[in-house]
Amino acid sequence: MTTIADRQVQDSGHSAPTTHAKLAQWVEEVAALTKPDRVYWVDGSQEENDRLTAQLVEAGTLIKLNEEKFPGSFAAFSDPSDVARVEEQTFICSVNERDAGFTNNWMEPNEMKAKLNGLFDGAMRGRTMYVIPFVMGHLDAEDPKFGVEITDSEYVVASMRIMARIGTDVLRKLEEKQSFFVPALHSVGAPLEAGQADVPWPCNPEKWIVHFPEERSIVSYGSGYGGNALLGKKCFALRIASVMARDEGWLAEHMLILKLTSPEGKDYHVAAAFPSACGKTNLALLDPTIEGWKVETLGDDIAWMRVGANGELRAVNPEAGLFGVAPGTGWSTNPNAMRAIEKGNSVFTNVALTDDGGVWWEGMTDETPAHLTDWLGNDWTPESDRPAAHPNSRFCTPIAQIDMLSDEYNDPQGVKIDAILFGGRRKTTVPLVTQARSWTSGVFMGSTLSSETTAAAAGQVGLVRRDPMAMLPFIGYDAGDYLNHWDSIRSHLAEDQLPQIFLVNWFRRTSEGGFAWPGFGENSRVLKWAIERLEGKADAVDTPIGFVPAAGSLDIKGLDLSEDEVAEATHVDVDEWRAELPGIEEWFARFGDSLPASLRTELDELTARLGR
Ligand code: OXD
Ligand code: MN
Repeated sequence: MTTIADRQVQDSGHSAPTTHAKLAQWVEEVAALTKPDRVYWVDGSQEENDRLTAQLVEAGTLIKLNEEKFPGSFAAFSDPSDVARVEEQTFICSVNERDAGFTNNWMEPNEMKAKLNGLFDGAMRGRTMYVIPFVMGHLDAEDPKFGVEITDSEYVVASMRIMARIGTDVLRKLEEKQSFFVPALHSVGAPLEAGQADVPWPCNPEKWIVHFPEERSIVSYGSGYGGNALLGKKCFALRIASVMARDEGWLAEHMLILKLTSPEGKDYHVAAAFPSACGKTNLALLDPTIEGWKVETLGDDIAWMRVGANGELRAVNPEAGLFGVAPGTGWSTNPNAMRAIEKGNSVFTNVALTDDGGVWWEGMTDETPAHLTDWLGNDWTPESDRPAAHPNSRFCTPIAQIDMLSDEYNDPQGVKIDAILFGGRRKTTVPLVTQARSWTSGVFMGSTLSSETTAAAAGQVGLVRRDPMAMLPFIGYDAGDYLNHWDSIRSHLAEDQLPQIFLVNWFRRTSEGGFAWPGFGENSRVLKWAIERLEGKADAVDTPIGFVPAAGSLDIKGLDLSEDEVAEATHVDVDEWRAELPGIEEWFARFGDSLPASLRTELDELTARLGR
């Protein structure tokens, strides 16, 4: 049988088709260490994707879905132990331990490299080693951020093709500019001995997700799960990029970007940070319920924000696809995402299969199918007492398939950000929306952001943890330095261009236990209030934590909610906030000396305002 790699080598006639000497050398070194059967340079073409996905179907890794319902789409089912990011095994190996900070795992870089060298020795035996040139952000950006992922997983190649700009065009630009690239090495850690049959989802019980921030390199071992294996996303565009951003004076953030147009035709752009699986994709693709307002999407997970020529904050989405949490994404909650998914060209992971060759997950449709094959391959009916799709099952879909994608997504200059939202999942205490008094007080809000844990990371679900700027698992350096960097960006922004910062909470409960706010499309009312605050139109109450909507200032026209219920959603309970303070003190104590003095002052002032 002619393999893909054989053909490629025959076509090109040599195994390193690049004039980028550093890249050629790195590929050669990795091949010598990992000992794959073949080396294949990914060109990113449709034809190549067709071949690779056909190979994955033959291997049992992918199931081809009903071509009419989900054209060009596939479902994958992971090993049940490989379903989420592994934060315990994620390391920032800075030269000095201090520079990784208390939020990261750290190991001395040479010790880590010795360990990884041992694991990677022969790790790709019996497999093909794929070389994927990629760029995060625009290829024609002023300073394009290149990466090259080496992987032994075809699933990773097919997914990277959706999530990033990859292939020959990128390689040519990299060569033309002889640019720096982030070397990102990945192996599932499952070499095949001669004659050994493969499994549908090769992986290794031992997993390491490692970043070397000074070198700006990434090594990932043992997992095929997107957040651990698609190295352009969390590893590069957040962890390594946050370090680049610190050094170069910009911000790499776990944020969606959306464009909001008012009935008067005025455009605004909002960036919003929420922890994983807290509704970023739903907010990014929101259908406003208020008349005359329009939302367009720029991004749903990551924002790179730079200071523009006029002292404004400009954001781009460095990704090319959505890697969204499937459960809870449905025709009633997020029809725009569903329409994008329905266009096809998607890879689903750990969702359930319908009997007619489609996919299903909890919340996708109002009606539950009578029979499914669950993500573990078992028969499933509505009577089954377990979810059909894994709670962290995902859809991986090209962003270009979103009908409401803003044209500005394609602008390498990005968009000017007018408002920044920080949000978490909190049952109590945190009101629906609070406007920060100042940039630093907004940074304080972000720094103390808290949320209940979700299934996006391995570990217990539902525990309240502090998650600064929703970046806890993604800050690639010392968290105190990171907060300081945020605070210092203020001095580069012009007074009249300064984005306003808001804290939001869609998840507050009433005393009866239900949600205090309906969420989803109704969140447009909160966006409207925020914009009207920028325009000086909406009234607010000055509370110890910041400005919350004054009675009547939040537009609830047509909403089945009384003014009293709105008051419950927006209320600042001084006792609850007093009870919050010891937790914030404890959190800040963990930063030690690296906590910015300005944030200590913010906490002292908040404490004083709360009258303690
Ligand atoms: C994601 C995550 O996949 O945050 O976006 O886990
Ligand atoms: Mn995310």
